[in-house]
Amino acid sequence: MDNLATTSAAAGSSTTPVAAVGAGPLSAQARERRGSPPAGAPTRIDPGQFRKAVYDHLLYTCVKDRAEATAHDFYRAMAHTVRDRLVQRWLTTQRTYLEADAKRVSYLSSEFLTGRSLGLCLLNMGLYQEAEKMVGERNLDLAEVLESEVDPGLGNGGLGRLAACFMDSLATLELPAVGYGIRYDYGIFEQRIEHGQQVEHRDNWLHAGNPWEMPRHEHQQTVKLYGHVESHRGADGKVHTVWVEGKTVLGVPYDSFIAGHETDNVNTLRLWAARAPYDFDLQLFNAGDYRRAVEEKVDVENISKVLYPPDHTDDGKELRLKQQYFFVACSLADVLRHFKLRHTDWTLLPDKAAIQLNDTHPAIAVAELMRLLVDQEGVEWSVAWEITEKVCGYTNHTLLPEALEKWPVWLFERVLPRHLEIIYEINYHFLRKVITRWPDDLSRLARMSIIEEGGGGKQVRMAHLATVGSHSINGVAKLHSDLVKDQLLHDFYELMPERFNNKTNGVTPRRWLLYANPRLSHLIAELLGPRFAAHELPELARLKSYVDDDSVLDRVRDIKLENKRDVVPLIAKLCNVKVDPSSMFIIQVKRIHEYKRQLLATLGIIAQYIRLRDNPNIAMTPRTYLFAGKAAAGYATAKQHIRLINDVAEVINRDPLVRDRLKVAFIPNYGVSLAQAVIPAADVSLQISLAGKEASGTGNMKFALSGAVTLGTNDGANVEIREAVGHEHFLLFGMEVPEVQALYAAGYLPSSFIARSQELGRVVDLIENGFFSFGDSSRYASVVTYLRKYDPFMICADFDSYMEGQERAGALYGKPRAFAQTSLVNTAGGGVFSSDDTIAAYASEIWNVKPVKVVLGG
Ligand code: 26Q
Repeated sequence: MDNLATTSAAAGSSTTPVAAVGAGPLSAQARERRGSPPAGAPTRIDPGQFRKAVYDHLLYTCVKDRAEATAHDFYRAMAHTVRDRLVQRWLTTQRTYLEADAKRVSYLSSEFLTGRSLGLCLLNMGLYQEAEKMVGERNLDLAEVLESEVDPGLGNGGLGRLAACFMDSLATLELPAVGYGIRYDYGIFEQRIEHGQQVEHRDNWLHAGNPWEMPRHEHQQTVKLYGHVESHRGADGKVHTVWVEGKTVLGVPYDSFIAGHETDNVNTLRLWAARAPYDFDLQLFNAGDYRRAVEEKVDVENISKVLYPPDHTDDGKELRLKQQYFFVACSLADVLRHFKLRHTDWTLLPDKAAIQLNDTHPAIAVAELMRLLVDQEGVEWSVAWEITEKVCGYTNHTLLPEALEKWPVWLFERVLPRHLEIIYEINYHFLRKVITRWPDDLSRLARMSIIEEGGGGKQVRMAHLATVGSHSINGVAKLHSDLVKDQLLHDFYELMPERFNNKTNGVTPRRWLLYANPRLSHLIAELLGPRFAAHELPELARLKSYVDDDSVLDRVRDIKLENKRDVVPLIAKLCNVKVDPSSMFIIQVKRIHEYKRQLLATLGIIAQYIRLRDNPNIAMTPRTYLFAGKAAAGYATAKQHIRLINDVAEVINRDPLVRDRLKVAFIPNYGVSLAQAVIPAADVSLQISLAGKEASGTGNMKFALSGAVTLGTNDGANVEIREAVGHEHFLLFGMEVPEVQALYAAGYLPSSFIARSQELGRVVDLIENGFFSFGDSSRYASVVTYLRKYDPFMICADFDSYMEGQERAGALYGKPRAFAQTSLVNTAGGGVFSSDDTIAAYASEIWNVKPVKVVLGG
């Protein structure tokens, strides 16, 4: 977990060592150059005791002699040692929360992208140096030990990484919280690039065990699926509804510790694994039908087998719905179990529990909580509804129609028959409210219904269910929250404006500044004091006072250069491309998606290439473009864009005419570890989504904090980054949201933009002629048609403006002092994007939860 072990003993001794980067094969020299993060409070863990405990684990847990221990053995022994050190703190924390009868947040998320844990733990416990010494004695390198930890890929991108940053901040702010999710056996696929194309491989992340997790069989839950509903009148004269004869699935929780930074609080991340109630059917087995004897087990355990099963088939859809319900049902049962430890009056639930829905993936929680309260606990419908609304909050992360979840009614009827009834009843009560307010507006009723009645059959709109059942609905950046209010959920906003609010995303400074960028953290510590790279991030604004201090600007420049030098061997090894650290590093790393417009960046590279070929002596700032990101396995268009980047790289990198002024590399298998390695090396951060499409972005914040200047559109949190750093330190280009909408309304014709821009026309022609597909002009025919005829994300309309932004970037880079100033100001302004502040706002404005301080040894 992100802070799966940041401890109160923050950031080690004054000679705390090199922070390993963890993306893989940096050379030993590169790692040494990276330098150590700044010192914090002294450790309370005796290095001698740590050493002994590691050796004990090597012997008794790994069953290895010191002499034969591998890097991976050391990793396991150290991980177990760190975990042991957190047990007492975790127990004390949970006891303290219970005794205080504190309100607790349950953060429900289908993804948690935690990143590796050990390096941050060692750093925060002040044990980094001791660890380095120990492995050094065995002729091993600590970086190698840290890199032998798998980077768990239990998420696909921003939403999952946000959940991990939030868990870090919740613990650091001493807020009682549990993260609930799914313990997938297989995370997001491992991406390899073969012949320029993405190839997906299984991510068997648990193959060597996971020292951070603990199964908690005593908190196992039972979940029902399928079956049917029966109603009968009870002795009390009331109608009781029961859901009967379904299939049973067991949910086994696997817990890991989430330790706060500079506090003793340790929270829980609880991930559920699906288990069958029995291993095999004895009758079938005895009859010799071995396959059918285990069928049930296989079926049930598939529920937590893999992140995002493909849902283009009915079976795939069903599995995904079961996945969502499974983790929600287990988590809510756990929330209610916890409430019942101290209380019997259900109307007190909103004072004791807040449930946050991370997008619509856990939105079935609204219906499940109603079922538990009404059917199981006998609470009257209207009382239960009031409780549900007060307890639940919904965060929206997207405006794209295709990402808004809808489930066919027939599927619900089959898998969750009681929930469908409950949803109909919720809808009935809700639509009565709508009718009362707008008696003559039938089309509004259809628009707002939780049930969509389109041509393709009835569907349950999960965003509507979440909205109706939550007292708070938030977007994740100002612009996005406005679009949620004004467009996506406008009807709901008109009915219940008080529910809508904004919570701009943030990132944890512990992982993204202190650990990932130790050199810069050192400089910040020197200028502002030791705590500011890890805490009270808005204080970074004080860095602006050094904007004319040449010695500081020199340091900023040196740090960036060293960070760039660190990734040169990585790119050589993973991409077989030699890049020059003195060139301008322009980086776009994120999921590959049409709306994020990696294709625009690629067209821009081709245009710059054409300029060099036209006039080999032209003055041009040497540029290195780095891309990384995964495309969904079934997303052919995005995969085609990856291929084009690689083909363009192949042609340009080899062309002697370019004389190293343009280099392009696509680094495979983007994930948290790779992000930590490359973000600190960026001069320019590409955030080029079509305005109105990127809800927030969080990579954009990490880049700014690391001193990159953003070349970006006014979209998502870019808008707030630009305000924070000042317009002159942000390279803005492209249309604004109203222009995009006007152009769309007027009927967008990309061909007219291609006709108007000579440069764009030549770029598209060159692709069409097979220049980047080695004569095979059919390879990118679909890309060319896409651009000329459809271009749904208006790449052609923004192209000239993007190229002009590139010019400004190049000119700025040509003035090293001005560039260093911009870099410093970006770090200074980036300080407003700490997830600590985001979580403080959720806590006070949505959850009404208060910190509970944990005192050890009391
Ligand atoms: C939906 C339906 C069916 C199957 C899958 C999905 C699905 C799965 C994952 C839809 C969306 C997601 C993930 C979305 C995501 O990561 N969104 C990002 O969230 C970040 C955190 O708020 C934002 O910064 C990004 O702008 C947003 O794209």
